[in-house]
Formats: sequence, C-alpha cells, structure tokens
Amino acid sequence: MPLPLASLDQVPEWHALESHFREIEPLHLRSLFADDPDRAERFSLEAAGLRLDYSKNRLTSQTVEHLAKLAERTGVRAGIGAMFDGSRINVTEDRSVLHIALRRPAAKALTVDGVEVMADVHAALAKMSSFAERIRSGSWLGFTQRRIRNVVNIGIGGSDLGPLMAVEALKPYADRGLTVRFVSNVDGTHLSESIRDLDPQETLFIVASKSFTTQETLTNAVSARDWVLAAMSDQSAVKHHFVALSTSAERVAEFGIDVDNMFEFWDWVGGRYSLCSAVGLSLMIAVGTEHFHDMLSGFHAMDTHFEEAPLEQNMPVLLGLIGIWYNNFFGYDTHAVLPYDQYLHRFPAYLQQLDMESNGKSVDRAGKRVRWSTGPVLWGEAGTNGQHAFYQLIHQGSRIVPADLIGFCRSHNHLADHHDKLVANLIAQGEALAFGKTMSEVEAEGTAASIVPHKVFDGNRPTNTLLADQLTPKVLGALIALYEHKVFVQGIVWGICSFDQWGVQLGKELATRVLPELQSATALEHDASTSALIRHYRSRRKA
Ligand code: G6Q
Repeated sequence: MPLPLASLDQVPEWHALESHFREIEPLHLRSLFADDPDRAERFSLEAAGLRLDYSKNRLTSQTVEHLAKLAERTGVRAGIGAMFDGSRINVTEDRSVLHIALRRPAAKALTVDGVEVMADVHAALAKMSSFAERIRSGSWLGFTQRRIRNVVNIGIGGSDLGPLMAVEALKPYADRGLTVRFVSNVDGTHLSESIRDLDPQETLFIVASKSFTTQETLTNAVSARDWVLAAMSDQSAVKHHFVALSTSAERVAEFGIDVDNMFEFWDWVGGRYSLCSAVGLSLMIAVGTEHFHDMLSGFHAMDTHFEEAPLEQNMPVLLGLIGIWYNNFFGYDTHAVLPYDQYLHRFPAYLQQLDMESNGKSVDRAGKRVRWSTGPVLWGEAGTNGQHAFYQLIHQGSRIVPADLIGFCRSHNHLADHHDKLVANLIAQGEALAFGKTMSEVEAEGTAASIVPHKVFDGNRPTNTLLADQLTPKVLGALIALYEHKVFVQGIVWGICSFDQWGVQLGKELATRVLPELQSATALEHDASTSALIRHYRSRRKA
C-alpha cells in the first residue's frame, strides 16, 4: 500500500497551525507555567521505561491537538500501519522497511510478500548468539590455536555507528577481558592506530558491509587481511580471523571469508536501522546474548507503544511533531541532543546519521521539490562537557536551538556525589533555558549597569527532558527506537522518503574518478579549482 502524500502547505491543518503559531509565538514559558499549574503533569508521559517531560516547549494543549490533526491528515497513522505490515515504503528503492521485525518476538508472525520473516530473523539471531558465545567462552580459536581477545569491526556508516555507539553505551555489561574496536575511516591512520597494540593471532575481524562493495570497508578489510597474513603466512588463517556481516554471500566468498562464517541480513534492513540485525554482532560479543536480547526487548516495547498509542500520547509522534513545530513554524533549523551520561558519548553522532541521512531531503516521495523545510541539523555532546563549550550560544545566542536533555536516575558508577551533580546540571539547564533571568533579577543582584545586558537570559528556549531509571540494555533499545520512529513520523509529515540516501552517491562517484587521476599524470577535465587541487596534490605527493 503506497503511503499517502499530502501537499503539506496546502492542507487546512497546516494553515490552522500557521494562525495558531501567531498566537503562541509571543507567549513566554514563564507565563505558560504560571497560568497552568498542571502543565508539567499534562505534558509528561511514560513509555517503555522512558519518561518524557515536554512541558518546557512553547506549546499548549491546543498546539498538540493541531499538530495531531496535521499528523492524521498527512497519513502518520497509515504510515505506521504500512511500516508494520511490510509495505514497500522505501519507494525509491522499492523495499519494505522492517527493522521492527528484527526485535519482534518469534511468536508474533510477520509475513512479507507471502514469506514469514520471523523464523529467518530468529534463526539469524541464534547463529549470531552461538558464534558470540564461542568467542566469549574462548572455544573459537585463532589459526595458531590462541584464544580471541580482540574483536575489530570494520564497517562504515550504518555498519559502524550503531554497534560503536551501543558498545560504548553498554560498557558496564561488557566482558572487560575482550577488546572491541571499530574501524571505519579509509584514512589508514584509523586501522593502523586501532591494531598497533593488538596481536593478530588473538584478533578477530568482523567485516560489516551490507553491500560488500563499500570502498572504505573493503580497503580496510584488505589491509587487515594483509596484516593477519603477514603474521601467519597461510591463506587458511583468514577463515579463523575473519567473519562477515552482509547480504551478499558471493562477494564475501570472493574475499576469502568462509560463507559459514557469514551472518546474514536482508535488503529490508536499512543500514542506519541495522543495529538489531547481524550488524550488532560486535555488540553481542561484547555484552553477551542475554543483554543483547534485553536490548531487543526495549526496542520492541517502544515499537509496540508506537504502533498502538493514540497520536497525542505517542512518544515518538510527539517528539516528531514538536520538532516540526519548531522547524516549520518557528524556523528553528537545528536540534541538539544532550545526553547527561558519559556512556552515551557517541549517541549524538549515531543520531546525526539516523536523522540527517533519513530526512535531509528536498524532494517528496513523488519526486516533486518540497516547499517546506525538512530535516534539521542535528548535533550534540555529552553533558556536562557541552556546558563549558557551546551552551553559551544555546542560552544567549541569536538563534534558538531546541534541545533534548537525556538523563538517568541511577549511575553505574557510584562515586561520591558525582551523579547527583550530573543530574543537578541536567535539570538546571532545562530550567535556565526555559525561564532565563530577567533584567530586574540581574539588577537586583547589584550588577553594574553596563554589565546588566550581558547577564540577562531571555529564556523561552525549549527543551524536552527524557529520564529513565538507569542506562540498561532495555532502556537503550527503547531510546534508540524512540528516535527511529520520531524520524519516521517527521518524514511522513514532510512527505519525503526517509529510507534512501541518494545524496551520498555523487561524492562517491567523483572520488572513484579522481582516484586514478591522483595516481597518474592523466589529462584533467574538471573545473579549474578541482584540476588545480589535483595537480597540487600530485606534485606534493611525489615530494
Ligand atoms: C545507511 C547507509 C550507509 C551505509 C554505509 C555502509 O543507512 O546506507 O551509511 O550503512 O554506506 O554500507 P555497507 O554496509 O553496504 O558497506
């Protein structure tokens, strides 16, 4: 079933929001809170172990109603149904989008194009699990009969950012006797620095590539294979030290990896949505099968909430719509994600791909140029570090940056009162951004008149606060699914295809053309700037 496609800025719900915006825009969060003592409660909800407080946003109940009507009109409800029933909603690649199947219990059947997929999903998970446990127990041996102590995932983009982020996030659950690293950049520095202190005889490489054609990944994999063979001088070492995650058995075999050691996934799993598939193998090795399955159950809990909750009480839908409210009506075009947890230090980078690769589009699903702004620039950093860096701009800059503050009530590391201090900062930031500090408050502190304007905080700067009890595998799963579905909702409303990434192709094609031109003195037919850069590199490279 094709997704409905509305001409967003023509529908009455859009016009209703435009006039509603004119009423809300002048209001300050100070008055919204003063006039409504139940505001915090009214605009908070819980799902899948997460508590969202969205009361510090520039909205009223009417805003939520208007936004929900826009969601209804633009087909969000139908879109959710279409994703969950396996419709080919990735229209430009003619594929289903079924990452929700990867974390679905085996008993909940799901048929796509007449094929029951849950049996395949769980068979693949079982194969991953048996392999992961062999590595963890030491029963999988390297070519020289040594135990594997290091696991290096070679992949990029969707085959890197998810497991890398999650291995960092779930460190407290990891086997600390195993070193797990990630190599993505084609810059030889990345591989060299990642393996320089490792013993090849104790190292397993996971070559993660859905297509098994990605330049960066194959270049790194070939160099890693050379490193292994230089130490073991026997081709058959490869099958002891390399496994693959891919959809292409043929290319995996061509590389020399035993296809028995290939972990399969399917074309209905998009790269940036693939953490729960075989792409999560490095994570499963790090934290073990049970914790991996706990994470899947957290994903599934949020999936179920997303599928079943009414739009106005649906956490991913609300986050998506609030984002649209700021992006399309207030004109705030960046969004910060600020996790107050050191273990989530790669979460903003992960979300950057999820959000910007999905919704950084300017034509709709039918190929028509959109007249409205789409995906925001997403960025962020773990708290409290950001506070001593860019928060100045968030508090007093001329542009407004809506932000998500993410925190946990319990730490994994009980160190004096560190955690209370961390959470105090999270809570205080939301308060400061919303309510600011008025001129009279600054004056009342006895501040010199010339300094007063510098110390005024306008406030009225919106945040969502997400709290959970602790960063467990289950909570991590729910958190990731929350953002996946938020991005989906926004894509549906904007009418774009969130599941392709054609925008990364052109640069790749041109790099393929430029590469031989750097390596030999062929004639150049580029623009003057590009040709000059190539010539400069050629001359300096030789030097
Ligand atoms: C993600 C993108 C992209 C992809 C990488 C790696 O959604 O498709 O980031 O994951 O380009 O692709 P391979 O896994 O095919 O090497």
